[in-house]
Amino acid sequence: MNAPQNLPEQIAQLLIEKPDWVDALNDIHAEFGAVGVREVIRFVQERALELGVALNEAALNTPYVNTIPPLEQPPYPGDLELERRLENIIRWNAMAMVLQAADTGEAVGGHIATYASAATALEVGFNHFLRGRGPDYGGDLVIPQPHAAPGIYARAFVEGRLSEQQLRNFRRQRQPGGGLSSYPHPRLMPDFWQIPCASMGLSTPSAIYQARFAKYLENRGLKPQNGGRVWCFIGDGEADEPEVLGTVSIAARERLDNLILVVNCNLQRLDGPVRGNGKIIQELERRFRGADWNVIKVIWGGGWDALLALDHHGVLRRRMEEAVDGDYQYYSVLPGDRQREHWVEDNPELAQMMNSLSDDEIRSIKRGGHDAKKIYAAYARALQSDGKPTVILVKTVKGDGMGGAVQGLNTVHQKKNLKAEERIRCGRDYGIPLADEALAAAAFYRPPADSDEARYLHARRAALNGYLPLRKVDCKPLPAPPLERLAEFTAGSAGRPVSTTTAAVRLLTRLLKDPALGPYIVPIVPDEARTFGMDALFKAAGIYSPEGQHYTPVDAGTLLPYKEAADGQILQEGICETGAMASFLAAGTAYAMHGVPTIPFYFFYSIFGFQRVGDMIWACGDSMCRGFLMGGTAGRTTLNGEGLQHQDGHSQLVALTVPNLVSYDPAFAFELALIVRDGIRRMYEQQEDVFYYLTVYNENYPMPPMPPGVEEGVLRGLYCYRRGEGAAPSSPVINLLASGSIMQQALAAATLLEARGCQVNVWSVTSFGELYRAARDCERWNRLHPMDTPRVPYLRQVLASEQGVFVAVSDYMKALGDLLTRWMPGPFTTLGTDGYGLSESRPALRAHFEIGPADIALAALDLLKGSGLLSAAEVAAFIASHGINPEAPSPAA
Ligand SMILES: Cc1ncc(C[n+]2csc(CCOP(=O)(O)OP(=O)(O)O)c2C)c(N)n1
Ligand SMILES: [Mg+2]
Repeated sequence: MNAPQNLPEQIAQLLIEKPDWVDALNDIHAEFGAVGVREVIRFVQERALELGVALNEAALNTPYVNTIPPLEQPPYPGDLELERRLENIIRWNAMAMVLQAADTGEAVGGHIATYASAATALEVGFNHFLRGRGPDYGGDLVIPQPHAAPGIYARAFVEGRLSEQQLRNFRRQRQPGGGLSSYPHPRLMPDFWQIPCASMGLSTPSAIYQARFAKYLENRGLKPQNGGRVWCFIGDGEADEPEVLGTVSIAARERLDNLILVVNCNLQRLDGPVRGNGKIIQELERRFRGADWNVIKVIWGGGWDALLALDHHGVLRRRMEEAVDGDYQYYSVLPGDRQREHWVEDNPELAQMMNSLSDDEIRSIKRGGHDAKKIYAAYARALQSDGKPTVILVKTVKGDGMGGAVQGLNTVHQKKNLKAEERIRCGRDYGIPLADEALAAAAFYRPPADSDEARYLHARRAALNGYLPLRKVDCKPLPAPPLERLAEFTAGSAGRPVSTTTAAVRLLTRLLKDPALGPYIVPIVPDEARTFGMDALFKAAGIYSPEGQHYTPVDAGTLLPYKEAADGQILQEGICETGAMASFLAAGTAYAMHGVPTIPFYFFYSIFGFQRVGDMIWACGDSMCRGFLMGGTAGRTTLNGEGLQHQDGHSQLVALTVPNLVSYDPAFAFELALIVRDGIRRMYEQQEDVFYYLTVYNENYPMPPMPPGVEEGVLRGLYCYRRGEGAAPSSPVINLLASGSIMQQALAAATLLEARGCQVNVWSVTSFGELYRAARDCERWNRLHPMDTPRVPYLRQVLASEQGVFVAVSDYMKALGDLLTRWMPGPFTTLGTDGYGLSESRPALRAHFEIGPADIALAALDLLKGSGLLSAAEVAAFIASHGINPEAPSPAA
């Protein structure tokens, strides 16, 4: 019996010699078309399954050749020679930026190899496909690979959009004349970059949900139906990030034919091959086909066309199929004769075919990703896609053009410097008309304005609505609602117990009905609407579904049916926090992308926010995204029963790490209403680049009416909610500072302490973080202005004349309260929920974390003891009388 590896060849031979099957298939096709062929395949597949043969690869993979055969390739509309020269100039400048950065000796880094592999795919895009926003066109969103940024900058330099000085200061943004950020960061270059993507894997969900949100806006009539595509370029190594393949299904489900994902398959990542023993292109093809995407492979350059046309027996194809990526990477560094040896591998038929080429020709045959015509054909096909997203898998060589000593090697990703001879050789290869010394110094080169290259480049971009990438904000401001319109929140709940979550949902409902703001509100929810009581919105606002609702919902007859609609307003994301965050990002940046000021409210389990998708929240900050992140079921002890992986006692602390995120932990409905109203004012009226995080709880208690004069305090983070009265003038003074639902515990503690003759003031801390930031800011200003009257932090101003001791408590870690330590006017301690949660009732949880009324009172009494106002014995008696176990293990461990 033959060795198994020869079997496929024998079978192929058999099919060729006895072509009845093929004939039969051709007949079926002639008579019944594609439907007929599909039926036959289905029939054969079923039979194969009956025989127990798995067909995964066979069913989902096409051969390892270009999807578009040469005969279907459209004519190339551009001047290939001019485009090649331009591409080389851009390649040179991209490389020169990194080399000059290296020459400064500042070790600021940079990458050459990624762009070198991606240059042709990007250039074909810039010359023929990537369209700016125009009167009749919504505009394309272009998201390049982050490490290809030098190439994007180099193009903008050649276009005259960036100065030589800026290029010289690549990765040194504080230098005179300005510099350039390492990677795409809208925050650092707000007129240029649109989407941050330096954290691998995040650009794919960003792209998918931007494409989806553009359709959402069109379906809801908020954006004209004038198209605009999202072009996202990622690396093949990057495709291993779970966010990439984890979010592709929705793109097909929602028929995002406005989305084109280009995967630069240079077969390498940072350390080495992406799939040495396999084929990343075939693997990705299976995954994307399985997810119902339109898949276009661009594997071989035109140099292979003639050989493939001669391959009547499929010998070459078979060899292409057999070689793994590790082999292909090896070929990319071999000279022609050695490549030939590897290809042929003692196969006489293959040897004969390859004999038609010289060694030099073999060496210079390009992969598809370096052939503009092949790329053009793929992009043109992608534009025709109707109802499906497209992925284009482009095979390239990493570091292409950097020279034999570097390209294709495992070390190429990190190559940031070249010797003088290598620089000169590269410059000459690229046809850069500079002297050797200039090339050795990696001098920049911009073709003169009247050169053919410059004229061509500008004409192409003019035909495509201008230069890209470009971030241009042109959006009307929205007015914040007047306070009177929020009267139901400032009036209190008349004794009815409600939670801040319920208040937040009611506020959202009210905003949805607001004539000026309503259409712009975008409620976003993962599969948790019922948890937050948002199901009432289903019927009123509808759940966005581009297809509408083709079924009768099981709850059709009820008051709150599950209603899907093409113009639905709610984004129901299912169990996909990454997707929901990407939706938030898309809705919160629509002001910049589309000039539409949508206001997202994303409600989620607070622990599944920062902890789960913190990097995306960071990207929101970078994107200058606006909107409200609503951390529901907040608090380590307020979310009872659920336990360790649900109870959040730290998100408020993590929120502080995002510089332009304003976070609040409100205790009452009126606080919430004031904060949201002010958020709308700051973000949508004043156009401030901040966004909001609010924690809301599910504990019901009566919501008080808004006390007079507290507005400023609520927004700045602290006000006196209830001043202790009635105690004797000599009685000890205690100040309790509380936030969120733990305010109720503080109020109960106040009662306990008052019963002991203390005077207790209760302060509501709506934001520990904002108080801390403002105080820090004052401190810095004072340090820098020693001759001026020092500024007094708001916290100090408010507490300046307060007497006594101070205890801060929240349902978050003690460190949150500790943030205020430096500015407190008297003895101060903090309580909080350090440690893992556990499954228990609220009172038991609060006892466990030592933030219940007795624990708060004890902390205050302990401070009084420290001030000499209470004896140790009195404190011990309190501990004993309140059943506090001094030997209980610390919950923080
Ligand atoms: C989340 C994340 N992890 C790791 C990195 C570091 N990193 C930057 S580029 C790179 C390799 C990229 O390989 P690939 O996606 O194949 O792109 P190529 O440069 O080969 O085109 C790595 C690991 C990062 N930027 N982000
Ligand atoms: Mg790669």
